[in-house]
Amino acid sequence: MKEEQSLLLLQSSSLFAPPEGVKLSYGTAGFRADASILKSTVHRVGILTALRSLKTRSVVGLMITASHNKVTDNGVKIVDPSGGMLSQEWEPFADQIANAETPEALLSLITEFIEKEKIPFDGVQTVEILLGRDTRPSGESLLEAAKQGISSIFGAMALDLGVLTTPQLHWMVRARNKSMAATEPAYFEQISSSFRCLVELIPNETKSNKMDNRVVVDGADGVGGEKLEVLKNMLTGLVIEVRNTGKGGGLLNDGVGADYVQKEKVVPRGFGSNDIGIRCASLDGDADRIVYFMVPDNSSSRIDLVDGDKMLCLFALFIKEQLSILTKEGNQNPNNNSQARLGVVQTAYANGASTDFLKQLGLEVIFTPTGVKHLHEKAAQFDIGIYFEANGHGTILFSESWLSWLEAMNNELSLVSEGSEQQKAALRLLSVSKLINQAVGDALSSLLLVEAILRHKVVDRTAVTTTNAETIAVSPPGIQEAIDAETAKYPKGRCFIRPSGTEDVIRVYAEASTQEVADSLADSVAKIVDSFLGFGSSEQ
Ligand code: G16
Repeated sequence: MKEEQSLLLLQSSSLFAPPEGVKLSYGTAGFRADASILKSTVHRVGILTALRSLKTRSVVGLMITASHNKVTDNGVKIVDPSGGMLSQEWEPFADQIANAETPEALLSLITEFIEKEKIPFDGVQTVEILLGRDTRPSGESLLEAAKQGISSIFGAMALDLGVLTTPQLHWMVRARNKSMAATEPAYFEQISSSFRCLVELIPNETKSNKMDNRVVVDGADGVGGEKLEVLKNMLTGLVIEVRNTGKGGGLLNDGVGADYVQKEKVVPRGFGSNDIGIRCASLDGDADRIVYFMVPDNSSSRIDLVDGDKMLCLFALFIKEQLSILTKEGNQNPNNNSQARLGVVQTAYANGASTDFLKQLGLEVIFTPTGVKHLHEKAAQFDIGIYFEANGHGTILFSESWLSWLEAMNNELSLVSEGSEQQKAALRLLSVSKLINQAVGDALSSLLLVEAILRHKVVDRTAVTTTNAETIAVSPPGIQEAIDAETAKYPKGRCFIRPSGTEDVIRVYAEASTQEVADSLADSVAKIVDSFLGFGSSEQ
């Protein structure tokens, strides 16, 4: 390292003394702590981000957020060139430099690391780091510390993108490294146009469904609410009402947000008896997680929760259906190599019933430790990998090679069978790959995907047809098998479903050895109906 460079690092670091007696570590999602002690850590992560950018010769990101944690906390994490989390191999070095006691100790660690990693460090090459922050009051001054860390490495330049959701920054880093437009308008344009495409591809038989086109979203008084206010105006066929936008003086993550709703299972602030039966959703503080919920009645503040496990099942079901249309016998298939390897990834927090359901669908289910960095890595090994934590953090990854195959298939189909069911399935899958964030879990894109899929799946009660004096459901395909598998688990279990002749609901009948067990069977089968037809379709 040249002398001027060493001097610059020493000088810059001497302005950011680390807090005494505190040991920080790059945890599940970067460094997090009370914002008052984070300046030196953020400054050092700025240095580390610049080194990562030099090493990879690519654009890297740095995000200031403490996501679901309380407003007085803050945090910092690095976004790798792929748009994913920092390579785990670099985490121990992040820990070491964050805890170096003096500028000299820091300099010696950096010098050693540059040599070990063979980081091209000539001071000639220039690299760019994209910076974002959430709405926390401490964000601005921490971002300033990050900029000073970055500018203490010759050739590294910081580009401050201001207030962003965490997934927006991940998306932009990925886009930038693919030479695509990496701006907020480009992000909104991509997800809103792919949502519109998906909605246009709704099959005729479900177009007339009576699904409520309104969803009420709790923005956690954070950045997500503010961004959703912009995005909602770019959508058609979906009315989004945003509450807890942060503009009304509410405190970030305080009695609001996905983490609170998922853990406490009660209505967030600003929601209540006026919302009974309405589809609601909650984002977390930096909008990388989402859960849905419904207020069932006004007897308590209890909610019916639709968590990450259920969204995962909905996504898996939809993708599997589209794949089976794409490869169905009799369809003109210009290429035989169409069997995608579809897999799902969960953590130990996943409800066992969701895992059983996914396995019943014939899917490979893999488990990893908590933290999307672990799930993402595994999901990337499939052609289509879907991962979700129960807390609502997840996405769907499409491999580049499978997407190229799909694009080629779609081009050929547009020549031989334009407008066929098979081509529509190809277009739906292509739209999903553009709507859902390929870099990281993203509450805004997940919200739009759930809404688009519900519009495909919520059908009027005629979607269920039966035979044998209404004891066997013939359609939708696969539902009777799922009911049989569930019923087999109950002693003396018997169960059937039928469309009501008077109301727009599917009735569920269940019997078993005791009332309690029969109720539980009815409940499980109602969930099966909901997963095939959209929630709110069944009545026991
Ligand atoms: C972060 C990670 C999530 C993980 C969560 C766990 O969430 O990104 O993948 O589930 O931490 O938190 P803990 O380790 O405290 O249980 P977020 O939304 O805070 O970034």
